[in-house]
Amino acid sequence: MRLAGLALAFVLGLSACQNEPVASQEGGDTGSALVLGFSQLGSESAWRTGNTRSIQQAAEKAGVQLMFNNAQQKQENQIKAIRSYIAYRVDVIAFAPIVEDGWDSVLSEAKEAGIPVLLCDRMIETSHKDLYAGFIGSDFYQEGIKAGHFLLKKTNGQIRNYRIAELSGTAKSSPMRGRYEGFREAIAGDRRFEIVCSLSGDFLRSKGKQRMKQILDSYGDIDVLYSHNDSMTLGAIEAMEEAGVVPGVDVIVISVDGEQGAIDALKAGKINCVVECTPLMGDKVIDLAKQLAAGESIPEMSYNEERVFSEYDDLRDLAPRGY
Ligand code: GYE
Repeated sequence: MRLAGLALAFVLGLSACQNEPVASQEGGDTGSALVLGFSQLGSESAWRTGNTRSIQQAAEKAGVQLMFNNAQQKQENQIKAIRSYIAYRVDVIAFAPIVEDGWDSVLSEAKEAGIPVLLCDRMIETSHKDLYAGFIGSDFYQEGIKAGHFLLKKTNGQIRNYRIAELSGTAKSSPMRGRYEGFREAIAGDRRFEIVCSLSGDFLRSKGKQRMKQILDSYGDIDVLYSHNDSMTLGAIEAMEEAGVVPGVDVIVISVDGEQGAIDALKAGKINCVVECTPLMGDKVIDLAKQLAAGESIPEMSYNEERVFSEYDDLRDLAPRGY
């Protein structure tokens, strides 16, 4: 049955290297390993590659047979991968949805096939909540709030205005929306702050650099950079340094994720605050998948616990980040 399904997956256009099972056979009590189909949205950032590694390692450790596909930043590739998992009759489907909208029909197909779906990392927008079993990931709105709270603390007591530039993540994605809205909520009502531009860098380092150049060229003096992820921030820092602007001093830099490169930049004084968003959720994904495969219900929303790293913290003993 499964072999036939796998052949069908190839017919549907997913090559062996994209979609090969990476772990198997320790087996559960029944003697056959749980099969999990996971559609990863891409490999745009250190966060994302850390997330992929975490899920692959957790599957291997648990003896779960993982069918993994990297959608290279395209929703249509994610939909194809999910369809192949349905054809293969995996036990559970998990995926990190690149954008919020447009999932209803493929998820209805999974539901009809009786395969439970776990949303990982990013959320979807749907009026049919029964199309997925649950979500595991971060509270992006809270991350935006934390970023705003750092800015309030950093500028406390200063009677002057601040011109803020925002580098936003992938348009129509849930982290972009939550970080955008939470930040505005936190600083609302404080008239010292003006968000003078909000440009999308698509969570990419190269685009972060490009957008920052554009900001420095077209928006005059900027006092604050709020960037939706570390990759874009590290690109923006390069652009600032090339333009003779000192990041962390001339411009207050606030970022999200907590990858090693950003923590190093924080320690070097080039970033003032990094709001943590952890990609290391592999074990939780596997646990939830096991519960679903056993027919158990799971919480609708499970959030990772996360902290804030800033220039006010002593980070000398911080363990290596692992992403
Ligand atoms: O912040 C960013 C990545 O969806 C939370 O996607 C994730 C975001 C993360 O590309 O670095």
